[in-house]
Amino acid sequence: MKLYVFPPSPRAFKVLALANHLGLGYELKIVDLTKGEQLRPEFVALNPNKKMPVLEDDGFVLWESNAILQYLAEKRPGSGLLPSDSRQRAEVNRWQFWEIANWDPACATLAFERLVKPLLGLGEPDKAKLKEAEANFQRYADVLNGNLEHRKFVAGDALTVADFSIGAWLNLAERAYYPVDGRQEIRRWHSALMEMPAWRKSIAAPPV
Ligand SMILES: N[C@@H](CCC(=O)N[C@@H](CS)C(=O)NCC(=O)O)C(=O)O
Repeated sequence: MKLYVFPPSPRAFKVLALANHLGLGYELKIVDLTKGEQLRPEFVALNPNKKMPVLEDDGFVLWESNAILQYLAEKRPGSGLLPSDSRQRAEVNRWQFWEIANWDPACATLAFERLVKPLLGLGEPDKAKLKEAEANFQRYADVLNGNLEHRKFVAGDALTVADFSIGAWLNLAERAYYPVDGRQEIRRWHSALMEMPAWRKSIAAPPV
């Protein structure tokens, strides 16, 4: 199995962390976004969106990070990370869809404006975009914090792929100045994720 990733990205992190957590072997294929490697014809042939992450497994090619997470979890049904019960599965789907629709755009904008732009010399942060993303982050962080008030993990009391999807962004909380303050349940839950050896190992994934 090959994983095409740009390791500093949370969308890559979630895939690497899950593969590591499940003990799945993979070949790491770096797609260096700072060098425009996502535009190479051989990569575009895998993902016409010109975006990572991409999984390639014995001729099967899959893009969209949350779809990759579900595919990886299916390889270890005993892990419980993708429950087979239809309501529990729906709960996981709900939070993964919520992540890609709401959480990802808010977190990604804050990370791009505050972290990526200065790093790559792409100019000043866009104040209007930051304001909107901050407001969205606060709105959705309240939803997440409220959800975590009555359960240990995002989709219940057991770890699932939804925790990987949503938690990955919080690794950037300090550096991208996410306004997490006062949301103790989010902090408690993300600290638990940080305790996982695979989580720590993936944060330390080789820089590009
Ligand atoms: N919804 C997609 C988003 C993937 C995505 O936006 N990847 C970004 C980096 S984090 C990318 O490869 N961007 C390259 C580009 O837009 O040129 C997923 O979750 O996999």
